[in-house]
Amino acid sequence: MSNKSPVELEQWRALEAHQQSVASTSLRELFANDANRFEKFQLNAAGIFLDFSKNHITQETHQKLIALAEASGVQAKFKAMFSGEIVNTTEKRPVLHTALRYQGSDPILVEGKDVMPGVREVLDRMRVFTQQVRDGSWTGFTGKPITDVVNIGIGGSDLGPLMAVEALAPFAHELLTIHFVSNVDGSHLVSTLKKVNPETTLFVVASKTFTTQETLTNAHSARDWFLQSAATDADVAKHFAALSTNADAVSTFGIDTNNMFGFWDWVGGRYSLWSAIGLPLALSIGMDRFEEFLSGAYEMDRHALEAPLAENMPVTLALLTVWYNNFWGAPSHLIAPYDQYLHRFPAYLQQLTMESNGKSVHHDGTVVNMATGPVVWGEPGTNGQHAYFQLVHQGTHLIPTDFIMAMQSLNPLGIHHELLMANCFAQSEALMMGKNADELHAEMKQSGASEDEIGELTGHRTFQGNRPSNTLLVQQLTPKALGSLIALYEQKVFVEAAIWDINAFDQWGVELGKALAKSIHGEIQEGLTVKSHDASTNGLINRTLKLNNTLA
Ligand code: G6Q
Repeated sequence: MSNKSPVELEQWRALEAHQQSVASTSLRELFANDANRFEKFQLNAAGIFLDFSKNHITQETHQKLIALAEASGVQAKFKAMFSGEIVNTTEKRPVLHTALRYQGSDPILVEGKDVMPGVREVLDRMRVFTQQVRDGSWTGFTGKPITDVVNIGIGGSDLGPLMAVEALAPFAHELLTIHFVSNVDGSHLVSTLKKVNPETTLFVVASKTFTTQETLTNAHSARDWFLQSAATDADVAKHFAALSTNADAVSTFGIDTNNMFGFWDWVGGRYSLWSAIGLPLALSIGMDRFEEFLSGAYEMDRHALEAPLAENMPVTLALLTVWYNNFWGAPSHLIAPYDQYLHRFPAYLQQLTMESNGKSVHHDGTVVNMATGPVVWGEPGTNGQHAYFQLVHQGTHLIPTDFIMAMQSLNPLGIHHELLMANCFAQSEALMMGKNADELHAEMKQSGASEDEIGELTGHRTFQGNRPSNTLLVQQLTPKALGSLIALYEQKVFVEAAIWDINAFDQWGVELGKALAKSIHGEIQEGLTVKSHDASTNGLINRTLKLNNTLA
C-alpha cells in the first residue's frame, strides 16, 4: 500500500482519463450494445441480489475500479479490522462490531484477550431477560407484566434499534410496544409518556458512555415521572435497564447493574445495533430471531472478507459511490427502499455513512484534495415518486440511486405488491431510459396534440434519462435479510473510507457544537444579557430569553 494521496495513484488517474470515454456513451447505448449486460453486472451474496448494470460502467471501468481497490489495500484493511487491529487510529481502538455477530469458533483478540466469551455472555443474559419480559414473568411494581418498552438513547443508541424494530414489525411480540425517545425536546418524552402506564412500562436507557446530555436528561425526567406514580425508589429496578459500557455511571444514576447489559469501547456507536444496544429489537422479535439477524450480518461479513474484489458486493457498491462521487461530481446518493417497513432505513444510513465518511483529512492528518462521503438521503417509494423524484428525473444534479425491495410481501394483499414492484422497476427504467423528443412527439401525436402544442412542451416533457441506479432485492424482509442488508452497507462504508484513506470510525466533528451548547446553557441559566458570542448568536439568545421573561 502506498502512502500517496489517492488522487496520485496511477489507478485513480487512469479512471479520470477513462471517465471521459465512458461519459460519451449513454446507458441506453450500453444496453443496446450488449445483450448480456444484466448477466455481466449482477452479484448474489448472503441472500441479496444486486443488479448494477444500470450504471455508467463497462467491463473496462469495472476492472479499473477494482484496480483502484487493490491499490488502496482494501483486502488487507478488511483483514486488519476483522482481526482486531487498531484501525480507529485517532481514538486508538480496534473496530470489532463484526465480533458481535461472529459465528465461528476462533478467538478474536483485543490486547491478547479473546473477546468472544464476553460477547456470548451478554447474548445469554439478553436471552434470559428478553424471555422474562416477553412471557410476562418479569413484572412491574404492581405485579403486572410489561406492555411497553421505552428506549431512551440518541444517535447510534437510537437510530439503529429504531430502524430495525420498524423494519421487523411483522415479527414483533403482539403484546409489547416499543417506543423510542431521543430528542432533548421535552415534547418527545412527554408525548411518549402519554401513551404508557408506569405500572407496565420498562425504560431502557441506552448510552455507550452514559454521559450524553440528551439521554441523561430524558432518563432523569422519565424516572421522575415514574416515581410520581406511587412507585418508590426500590421499584426502579423493575422498570429501568441500562445498555452501556459505563457501569459506574449506570449505578450512580440508580439503575441496578444486574439490569445492565454491557458492551465495549471497540464497538462504535453507529455500529452498535449488534450489541446490547440491540436489546429493544431482541425484546420485540425475541432472541431466536435476533440471532438470525446476527447470522445474516455474519454471512455478509464472510462474503466481504473472502469474496474476490470483482465479485464482492460491498466493494462493488463502494467503488460505484467513489466512481460517481469523485469522477462524475455527484454530491449525493439516494436510498429509495420500496418497502414501508424500511421507512427509517435512509435515516439510519445517513448516520452510518455521513458520520463515518464526512471527513476532510486522511489518516495521517493531511487535508484531502478530493471529495469524500456524499450526502445520503431518501424516503421510501412509492411515496418518493409523489415528492422528490421530480428532481432526480429532471433536475440538474446527477443522483445515483439505490432501489431496495423485497420480492415477496410479508403482508400479501390483493394487487398491492404487484403495484409496488411495478413502480420500483419502472422508476429505475425511467431514470435510465428517459424519453427523447422523438418518442415524446410520437406519444403526443398519438393522443391528438397539435404540432404547436408539441413544440411548446417538448423541453418540459422530455427526460434526458441516463441516470444510474443499483437495484437490491431480497426474497423477504426477514431478520436474516435485514442483518445482511445492514452489514452490506457497513462494509461498503468501510471500503469507501479505505479508498479515500480516511478514518470511518471517529466523529470529532460533533464535539464543537456540544461544547458550545454547554456554555450557552450555562448562560441561559444565568439569565443575564449575553454578550460573549458573535452578534447573531447573542441576538438570538437574548431575543429568546426576553420572550420567555427569563432575562434578569
Ligand atoms: C455514533 C456516535 C453517536 C453516539 C451518540 C450517543 O457513532 O458516536 O451517534 O452514538 O452520541 O452516544 P452514547 O451512546 O454514548 O449516549
